[in-house]
Amino acid sequence: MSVSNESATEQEPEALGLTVSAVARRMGVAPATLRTWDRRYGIGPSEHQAGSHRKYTPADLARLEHMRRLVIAGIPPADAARASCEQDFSDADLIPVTQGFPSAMPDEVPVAPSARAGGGRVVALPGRGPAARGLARAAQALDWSACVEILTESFERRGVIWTWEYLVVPVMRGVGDQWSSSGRGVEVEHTLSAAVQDALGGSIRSAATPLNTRTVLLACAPDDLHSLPLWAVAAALAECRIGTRVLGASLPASALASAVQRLGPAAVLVWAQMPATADPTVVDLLPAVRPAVTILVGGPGWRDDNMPTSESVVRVADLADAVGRIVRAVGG
Ligand code: B12
Repeated sequence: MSVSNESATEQEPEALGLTVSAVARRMGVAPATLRTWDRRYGIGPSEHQAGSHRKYTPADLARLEHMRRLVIAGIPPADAARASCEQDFSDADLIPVTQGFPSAMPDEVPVAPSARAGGGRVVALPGRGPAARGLARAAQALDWSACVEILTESFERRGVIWTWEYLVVPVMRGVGDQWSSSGRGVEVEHTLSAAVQDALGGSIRSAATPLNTRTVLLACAPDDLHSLPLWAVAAALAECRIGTRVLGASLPASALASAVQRLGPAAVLVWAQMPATADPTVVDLLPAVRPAVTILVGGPGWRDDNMPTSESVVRVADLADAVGRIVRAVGG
């Protein structure tokens, strides 16, 4: 866990855990909601000192955050609570109670000597637990199978949305920033990308049989090679028993139009990582089919000035938002 500059005395009350009202403030939910989740589903604070209110420990916070994300994604609260209780959250590798939701202070993590590929390199990544540091080290060492192992374990223990937000994204961004600032580390980025795609694919393959009758199409905008977020969406939906077709990187507009015509999907998501690839015509040229298709665009490439002309197209905010909207589109 990270060490703050506060004195030991100042740290003490927070180190003992957070109160309901402090957690509610940080998460942006009503204290009454947290009390209901505690009473009905047992997702509440576990720390108790005589004469004081019960406090949320780091593991309680992780369980709560996991439940919140599943609920946002459209999972009924009772099922979300059950899934969160089944995940194995230990205090040792989770969000310290002194850190906010959901991001932490950036932190330089030195690469362990055994993992150094070129000597003295560091990957800048938000200071999370040992799993993020382990993943960064394994990627830096070009150890594809160790990356897959760390990711697979986290998908199984904490689910896809948690692992994407807290493990994959910080390490990916660290690796991307290392490349943009030094021009080095393309091999690290490729190792990590391959491992993330492989582990997400494994998670999809091991999921239960999908229940949806209409499929969901996930594609990159033409000329965009950043397909990993599509695999994250597919894996998170597979956890909700929703089947998808990942049409992958750099899909020509005519190919997406043809797939929509042939398959009549419930939803289509077009990912653009960069403004240069966010071409609105890919959406504008989609054929009108019945029943109507929910069309979503996602990724930092989409901006107010390059959005498709149709007003019904929605720009999703993040993974949980994309999953929630698609769950609703397929009628889940
Ligand atoms: C992996 C990677 C690659 C891989 C992709 C492999 C693959 N199969 O996906 C490869 C090697 C192919 C690649 C190529 C290039 N890349 Co690249 N790449 C990355 C890297 C490291 C991760 C990409 C990723 O998966 N991002 C997704 C997550 C991890 O990050 P995020 O976008 O910040 O996510 C948040 C939001 O998007 C938001 N969100 C909003 N809506 C939605 C919706 C959904 C569904 C989700 C999930 C999230 C979401 O929530 C997020 C968290 O999930 C990024 C670094 C970065 N910061 O992203 C660079 C990065 C995107 N690449 C970059 C560049 C420049 C390139 C190249 C042009 C390099 C080159 N000269 O060849 C080419 C472009 C090729 C092309 N035409 O597309 C730049 C883009 C700069 C810019 N803004 O224009 C980045 C930012 C690196 C950098 N720091 O400069 N890249």
